[in-house]
Amino acid sequence: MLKLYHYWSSTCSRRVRMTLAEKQVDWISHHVDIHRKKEQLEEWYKQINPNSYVPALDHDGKVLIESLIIMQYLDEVFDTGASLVPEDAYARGMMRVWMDRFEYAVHKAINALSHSRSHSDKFVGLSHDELRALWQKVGNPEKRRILLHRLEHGVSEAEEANAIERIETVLDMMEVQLAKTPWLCGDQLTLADIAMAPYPDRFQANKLDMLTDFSKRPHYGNWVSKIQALPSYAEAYAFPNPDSDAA
Ligand SMILES: N[C@@H](CCC(=O)N[C@@H](CS)C(=O)NCC(=O)O)C(=O)O
Repeated sequence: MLKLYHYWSSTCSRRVRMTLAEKQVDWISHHVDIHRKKEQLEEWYKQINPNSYVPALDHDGKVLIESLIIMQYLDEVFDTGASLVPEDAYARGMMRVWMDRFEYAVHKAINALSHSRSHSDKFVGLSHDELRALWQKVGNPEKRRILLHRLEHGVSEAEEANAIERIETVLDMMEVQLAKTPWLCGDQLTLADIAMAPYPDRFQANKLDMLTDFSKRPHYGNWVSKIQALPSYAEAYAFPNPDSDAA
């Protein structure tokens, strides 16, 4: 039994759903409402993921967290579908370097940028004190500190500028690589490509024009079109919002 704890529009959940689609394995969905109900902060979920994040995977009672680790696990455990990890040891190392960049530069940066854009409406109706009490329940101490700091001070212009610069640096690196190879690690789609796949759409949703202007990075632009045309991408995005009234 393969059960995924996930949220319909989360980038980290989409990466994993895309990997599951590439591997062509069946899975059971447990949707965790991280938006309205804040189920990630409930005790039962913190038993599954002490960081209060989605996604988490339960494979026959064994729980795994961290989307990029879940993706590597799925590729190792299932020999169905496409092989998503390069045979060559150096290419495999580079795949992990890209994944690291997407996690520590792109994901962290977009999180700061989304906070003052698309996420700002999610707190409507909650008082400052109610929010503070909620954020004190966040399992991951770093994330807890960030959220409490943002509650008091918002996201500064300097922090936003820094976030954009960090993402642009990674997009520039992608442009150089994608001028040489069709996918980030060569001729084959790998977990590195999938790890980045949901972010171009997120840049667009947040109206980050400097990140969506492909004339500056044409090879990256081609890669975006190519990855967004994959059936596995469509499948990852097809998971519906169970709370269709939600903002
Ligand atoms: N490093 C973690 C990051 C997971 C993460 O940031 N998840 C977000 C959704 S993409 C989340 O659960 N956020 C909960 C919240 O904002 O309170 C992973 O890759 O799984």
